[in-house]
Amino acid sequence: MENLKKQDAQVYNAIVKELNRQKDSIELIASENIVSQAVLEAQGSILTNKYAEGYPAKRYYGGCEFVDEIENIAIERLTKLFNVKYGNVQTHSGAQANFSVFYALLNPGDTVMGLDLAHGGHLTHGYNNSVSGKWFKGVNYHVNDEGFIDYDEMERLAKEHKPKLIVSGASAYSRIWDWQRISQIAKSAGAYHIADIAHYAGLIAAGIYPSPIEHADIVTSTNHKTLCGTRGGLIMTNSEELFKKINSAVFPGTQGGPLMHIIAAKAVSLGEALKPKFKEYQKQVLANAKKLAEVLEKNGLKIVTGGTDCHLFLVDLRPIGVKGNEAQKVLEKAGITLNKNGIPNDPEKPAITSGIRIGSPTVTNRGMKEPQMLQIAQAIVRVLKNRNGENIIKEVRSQMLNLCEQFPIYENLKY
Ligand code: DSN
Repeated sequence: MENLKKQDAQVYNAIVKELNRQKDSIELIASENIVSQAVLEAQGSILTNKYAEGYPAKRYYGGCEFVDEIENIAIERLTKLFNVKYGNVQTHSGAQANFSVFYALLNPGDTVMGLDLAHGGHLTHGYNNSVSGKWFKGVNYHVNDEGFIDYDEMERLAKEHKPKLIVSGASAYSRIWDWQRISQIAKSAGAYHIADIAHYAGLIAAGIYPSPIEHADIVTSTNHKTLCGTRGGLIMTNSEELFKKINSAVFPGTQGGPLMHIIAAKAVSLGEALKPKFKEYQKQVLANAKKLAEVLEKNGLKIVTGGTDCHLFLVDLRPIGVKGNEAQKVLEKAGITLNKNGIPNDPEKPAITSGIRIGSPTVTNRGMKEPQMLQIAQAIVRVLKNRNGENIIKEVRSQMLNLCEQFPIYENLKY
C-alpha cells in the first residue's frame, strides 16, 4: 500500500491499526472470517473501474467482455459448490439478497414469516425496524423453551396468517434446521420458502450441515462468514421461472451496476471452497465450536440448547451473574473479541443482553484446533469470573497474544 501510505496517511494508518488488531486478537464473532490474500488482490483490483449493468452477454455498457468472463466463472463455481441450477452473484450483501427476493415475489403489504429477531432471527426477515417489516407485514415464529425452533407454532401461524413467504435461517441459531418440514409448511400455506443460509453456507458447501437446496424455493446467502470469502450476497434456485424474477429484482429492481471487483473476489473464494482443503477446514470449524461449548459448559456457563451443530452457539450468562455488554467489554480488554447477544426471552434490552454469541470460523482459519479451544474457553471463564481483576485480565491478554503469535495471519502482507 505504498501509494496509499504516501497519499493518505490518515486512512493508511487506520488500516494498519485494524490489521494489527486482527492479527493480535482472538476473534470469536461468528459472522467474521479471514479471506485469503488472493481474494484481497481480486477485490482491490482495477475491476472497480468498470460499469456492467445487466448480466453476462446482456449488458447495457460496452467493454464487458472480460467482466462477463469473471461473472460467469463466479456463477459456475457457485452452482457447482451448492449443486444448484441457477445462481446470481451480484447482490452487494445478504440484506440486498433478501430484499431482492422480497421484491421479486411480494407486493407491499404482503405477509412474511421469519424467526423472531430476539430468538436468533435476522433484521431482514420481516423485523419492524427494517424495510422487510415496514413495507411487508412481518409475523414471527419462535424457539421453544429449550431453544429449538418450534415447528408446530410455525405451522399454526402459517395456517392463521397465510403468509406469502416463509424465511428460514438465522444469525444466532446453533441447531439443524428442518428445511424439508418448513417447505411442507410453506407449501400447505401457499407460501414460498426462502432459506437464508448466510451463517451455515460453508458447512453446507462442505456437506457437514444439511442443504436446503432441494427443498426451498430460493436460497440466499452471504459470501463471507463460514464461506470464507469477500463480503457480499448470493442467491440460488432450481426454478428457471424464479431465477428470471430474481435477476430482474436484483437489476434493475433494487441495484444498479454490479461491483465487478467484488464479483471477481467472490469467484476466487468460491474456487477456494471447491478445494478438498475447504472440507477439512469446515470439519474443524464444527469440532472447534463443539469443544468451546463443551468446556464453557463444564465450567458453569449455560449453552442455549445445550450444545451446537454448527460454527456458533449462544451462552446464557445469567448463572454467573454477568450481562452480555459487560462480558463483551471485559473480554475485549483480554484480547478476545465477540458480541453480546440476546438469548431467547431475554429480560434485558438489546443494548445490554444476558448472553454472548461465540463462533469458531476465524480461529479455525488461523489453524487452531481443540487444544487451543480449551485454552480460549478457559480464558473466557477466567476473565468472566474475575471481571475486576486487572492483573488476571492482563495475564489473559498476554496469553491470547501469545496464541495469536503461534497462529499468525497475513504474514506476507506488506502494508
Ligand atoms: N451481522 C451478521 C451477523 O453477525 O450475524 C448478520 O447480518
